[in-house]
Amino acid sequence: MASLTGAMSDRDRRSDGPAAGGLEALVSTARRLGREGAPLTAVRSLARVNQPDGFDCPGCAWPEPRRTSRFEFCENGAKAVAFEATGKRADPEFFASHRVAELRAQSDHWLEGRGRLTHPMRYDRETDRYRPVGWDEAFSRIAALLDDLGDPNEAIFYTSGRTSNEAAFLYQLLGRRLGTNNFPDCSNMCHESSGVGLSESIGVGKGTVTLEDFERADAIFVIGQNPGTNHPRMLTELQAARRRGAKIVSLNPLRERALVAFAYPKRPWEMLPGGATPISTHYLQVLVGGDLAALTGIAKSVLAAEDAAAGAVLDRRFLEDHTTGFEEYEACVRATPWETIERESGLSRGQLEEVGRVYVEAESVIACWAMGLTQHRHAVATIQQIANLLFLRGNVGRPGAGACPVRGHSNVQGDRTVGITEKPSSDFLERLGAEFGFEPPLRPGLDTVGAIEAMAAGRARLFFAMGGNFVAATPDTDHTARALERCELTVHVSTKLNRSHTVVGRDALILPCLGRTEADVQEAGLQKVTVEDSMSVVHASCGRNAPASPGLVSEPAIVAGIGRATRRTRAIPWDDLVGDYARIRDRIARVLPDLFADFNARIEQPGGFYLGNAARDRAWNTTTGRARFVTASVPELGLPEGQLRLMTMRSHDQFNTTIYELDDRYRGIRGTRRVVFLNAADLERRGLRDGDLLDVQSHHGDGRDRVVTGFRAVAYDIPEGCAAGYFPELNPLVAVSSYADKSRTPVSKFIPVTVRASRGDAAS
Ligand SMILES: Nc1nc2c(c(=O)[nH]1)N[C@H]1C(S)=C(S)[C@@H](COP(=O)(O)OP(=O)(O)OC[C@H]3O[C@@H](n4cnc5c(=O)[nH]c(N)nc54)[C@H](O)[C@@H]3O)O[C@H]1N2
Ligand SMILES: Nc1nc2c(c(=O)[nH]1)N[C@H]1C(S)=C(S)[C@@H](COP(=O)(O)OP(=O)(O)OC[C@H]3O[C@@H](n4cnc5c(=O)[nH]c(N)nc54)[C@H](O)[C@@H]3O)O[C@H]1N2
Ligand SMILES: [Mo]
Repeated sequence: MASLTGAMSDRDRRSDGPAAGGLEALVSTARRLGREGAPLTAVRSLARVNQPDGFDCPGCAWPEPRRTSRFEFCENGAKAVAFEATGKRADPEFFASHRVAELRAQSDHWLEGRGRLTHPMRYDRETDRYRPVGWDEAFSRIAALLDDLGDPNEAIFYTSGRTSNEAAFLYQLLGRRLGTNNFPDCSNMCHESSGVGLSESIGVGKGTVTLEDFERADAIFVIGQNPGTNHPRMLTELQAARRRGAKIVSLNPLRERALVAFAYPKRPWEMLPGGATPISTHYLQVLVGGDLAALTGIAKSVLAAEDAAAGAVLDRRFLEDHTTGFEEYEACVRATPWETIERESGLSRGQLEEVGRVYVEAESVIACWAMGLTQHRHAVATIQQIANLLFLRGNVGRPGAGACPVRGHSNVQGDRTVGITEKPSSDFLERLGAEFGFEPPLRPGLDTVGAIEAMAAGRARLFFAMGGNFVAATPDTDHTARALERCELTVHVSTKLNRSHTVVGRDALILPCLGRTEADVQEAGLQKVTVEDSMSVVHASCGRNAPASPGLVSEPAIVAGIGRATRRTRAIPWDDLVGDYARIRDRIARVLPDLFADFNARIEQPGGFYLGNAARDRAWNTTTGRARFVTASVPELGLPEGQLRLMTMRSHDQFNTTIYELDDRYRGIRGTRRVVFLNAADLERRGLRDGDLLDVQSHHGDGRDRVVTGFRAVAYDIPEGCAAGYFPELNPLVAVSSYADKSRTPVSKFIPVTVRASRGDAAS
């Protein structure tokens, strides 16, 4: 357990077991490559991940160091590459021998484990099987529906964040030429709360730091994020920071192993006794949902420090020259009693005051966060408390300091930049329309929650997914599946078989595409694409592996194929654009000249180019023209007696809904994902024991029954009243009506549940 003050003693570190990373990580990668039957070329291709002339890692959005050619090794990036390069195939023979009903009964792990898709497939209701279809026939089928729509808003175009800038730009062009802004994306479920919160506070929805800032920060906060699993390359930065004496403060209900200590896997000798670097200097096991309270407590102690040494703590100059709303915020923080803060955060005043001291003593502070903050009802307000805290000492817009929402998918940020959003700015629409000679629709489109509601109400005829796994990733799995089935046509552009393919509309297509690692040859030769990382650096990515099947088509070419076949969109010069992606980039540069002027030239720079960030330059594009303190009081989150706050998270062996293995090494779980982590006292109170099988029921007060059965109880170091388990297995418990204020991000980290001894099936 952490000591009372939150500072970590040596004893704490030992009790967490060996450090994350190290030799274990290398062994796990080698095993994975072997098991996938990946060809040697694929293994060799690992050496081209994140290299100047190679491909962008299809894993997370953490940036690559810009000025080095050092091989950025990451166990989980290697898994993502190996999984794409698998030797296994889900080909027409496979589909011929499995009814869709059978596929639906399989686990997500099994479905993705069938390997790469090879042919376009169309659902045949009579035999309940997918059968091969030609590309032209598939495009005509989609075009026929698009041309028949009474209202273009009957079409929904979903995007997952692996799609390149070039593909995403063409895709939004297709939809907008048709007349709709229905572009829900995975971001709606991910960092939407960060985008909405930061836009209001600092005038830009992206992070303000670059990788170089990590070398200069004196304190780094890691809030609601598990980088050891989800952004392993970030640990290199944290490790270096810790070694040069920076303070690292983690706020997390769980003691995530890699946030406790870490060994760089390229240097396994660091696993020798004493070799691993401790990461966190302070570890606060906040209650699930308690961050707004905790951040208020930290701010309260900063204000107290200012009272004790007037003029020495707050950056008065920054507050006066650059902010609005400070007085109201200050009054609110001062008026919030410690008693409320302690109860709602689950942390002691002493712990929060100590972290307040760390904040005050650091010249430059970076705050990082991810899904532990964004997927809550009060997510936007909580993220704005981070901004407020940073403002107090002018920790935005100077070296070594700033806000760092750490993005998920490798190009989720870029997709937004080039137009994947249901709420495009009028400026963007105007320029797009001028460039391509049409009038884009002004009415905002559907986000993810809105898309599910529209389909459920029978208001959508086409659901089209550019990547992703909509049914498994969204809330209310069963309800969402029924909603999807109401569509006339569902289309999935995918690399692997997944649950969404098993939930079919009246008609359904699977369109298999090239992956990021594969050579994409168009009329003008081998093509590159571009992506934007979490720190707004755009760079090229060029796959060179032989495609998994000759039948695969690239994502841009799929969009062009549909665009060409559809009467309503035929006026766009699709063939010209897709023949050479440099021409797509020229168009992006013309539509977004402030960001992408000289796009094609600038991607030749090694490491790519930085898009810039106005807030980093202390230019505030907010409603007040200044950085805005947005005040929020601490919400009372107490649940009725007996209910627990359940959060859903990722294991070490998955990428979102893609399950690599059934293990979660750092948390000590082997061979199953159907587990619920609970505090021993909560188990005891219910007469349950570690290892018991449980049924979990969620409570949303809407009269709908949401239960999952046969989950194994795991006694774990988690605050009392909190519980944890894995996404996507627990998604049936999230209500589609339960989403964050302002951002409409589904609340998948605070599900009110009760648990009881299982009456259902055994765990698998
Ligand atoms: N290998 C791998 N890499 C990935 C992904 C993957 O699945 N696998 N997914 C990618 C994507 S799309 C994303 S968005 C990111 C996700 O990256 P993360 O945000 O790290 O993902 P989660 O597993 O959801 O972890 C959430 C963390 O927040 C903590 N947490 C939960 N509730 C709370 C809370 O109320 N307060 C606080 N302070 N902490 C809380 C959990 O204990 C956990 O440590 O990773 C990206 N990278
Ligand atoms: N309960 C709960 N739900 C959550 C979350 C949570 O923490 N808890 N996290 C949310 C978050 S942060 C996110 S980002 C979403 C993720 O939601 P999605 O992005 O929709 O889901 P993924 O699992 O990333 O998508 C995996 C599928 O993408 C396809 N794919 C892989 N590579 C490519 C490619 O290069 N091109 C194409 N076209 N397809 C490809 C494969 O077929 C694979 O099956 O889930 C959200 N849902
Ligand atoms: Mo995400």
